[in-house]
Amino acid sequence: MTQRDPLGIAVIGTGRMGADHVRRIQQLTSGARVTAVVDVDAERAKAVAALADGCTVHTDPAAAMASADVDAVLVASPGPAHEAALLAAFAHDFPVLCEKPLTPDAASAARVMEAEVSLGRRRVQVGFMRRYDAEYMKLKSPLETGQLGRPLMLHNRHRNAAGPPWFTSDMLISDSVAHETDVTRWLLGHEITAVTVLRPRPSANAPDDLQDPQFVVFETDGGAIVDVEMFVNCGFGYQVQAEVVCERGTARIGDGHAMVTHMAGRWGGTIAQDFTERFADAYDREIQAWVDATRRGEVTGPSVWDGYAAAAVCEAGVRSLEEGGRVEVDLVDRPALYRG
Ligand code: NAD
Ligand code: ISE
Repeated sequence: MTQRDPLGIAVIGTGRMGADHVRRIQQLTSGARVTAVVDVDAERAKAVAALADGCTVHTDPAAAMASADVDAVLVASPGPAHEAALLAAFAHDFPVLCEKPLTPDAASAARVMEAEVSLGRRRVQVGFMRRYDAEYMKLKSPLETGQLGRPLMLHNRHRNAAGPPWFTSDMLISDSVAHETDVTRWLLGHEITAVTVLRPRPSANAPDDLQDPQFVVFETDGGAIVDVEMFVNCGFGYQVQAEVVCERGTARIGDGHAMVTHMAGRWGGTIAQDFTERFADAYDREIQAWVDATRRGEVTGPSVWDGYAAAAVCEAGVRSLEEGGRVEVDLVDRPALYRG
């Protein structure tokens, strides 16, 4: 399908990520503009609409999708609202960029997958933006060529300066470790078969009753063991690191040494304070790739299958957190639409 030029995008959810994506599309992305914004909070939507000349403001996604100048949808509402927005977009046959998580649990993700399969073609790119990050792309390269040998272990650290006040212990898995489930599957090319979540002593800097940090272990069908330190109130900054250990060597990213200063008998650098800073280039590439593919009539990038698999792994992780012990991941058979 040939799309109009520029592509008209409806952005659903104008909070932190939605507002950042509206700014990005208007200022940095070629071939697209924001033609509608939607938020249940009308004032917030109105404020963000000011970034996009002529864009309409809605509190109901259905009204935005009915607008004549909308060709595609970017979903940036909270995870529990994604299923309804995706099903509405499917009814209009719109291409969609859906922020992670696809949905917060495996059953709702499976419903979205069944709906896309019944359309007979992919419509959704899921917002696992680390696949578009320069450092992660570099880390994947020796794994693809096989130059380091087979991957045996992957160590991840995922630290946020401070979590939002409404963050719950299960969200450390379903909202945050969701990224490492995708990174693991994408880097190693393995499915995750079991999850164990360990509970270190909670930090005194975390809100009461929040299990923060958490230590998560994945087992994969390729025999690798993967660990994730997830710490959302680490206090000092936003830090994402990964080290893959292979048969013939290791590769590591995320040390953040873009620039080092030496002064007054000390050396050092700065640490990003949040994801919009650390992953700015990745979001830019992700959105441009989505717009370019959409204009070619294609859908590329992380699929609904990837979103479903991540949701199933996270659901097992949340069970392990709540009940203790190792929990196996239960995946349905991968539909033909997502094979090859
Ligand atoms: P946020 O709370 O800042 O913003 C969400 C917005 O959606 C709010 O303005 C809220 O009023 C609105 N909203 C709620 N229900 C809605 C509905 N049914 N229809 C329309 N609008 C609705 O949250 P955020 O941090 O911007 O997160 C949004 C999404 O982006 C989540 O899925 C989150 O996981 C994802 N996210 C991704 C990254 C990343 O690194 N890729 C980073 C942060 C957030
Ligand atoms: C947030 O939703 C994100 O996706 C960020 O990338 C992650 O670092 C953070 O922990 C999540 O809450």
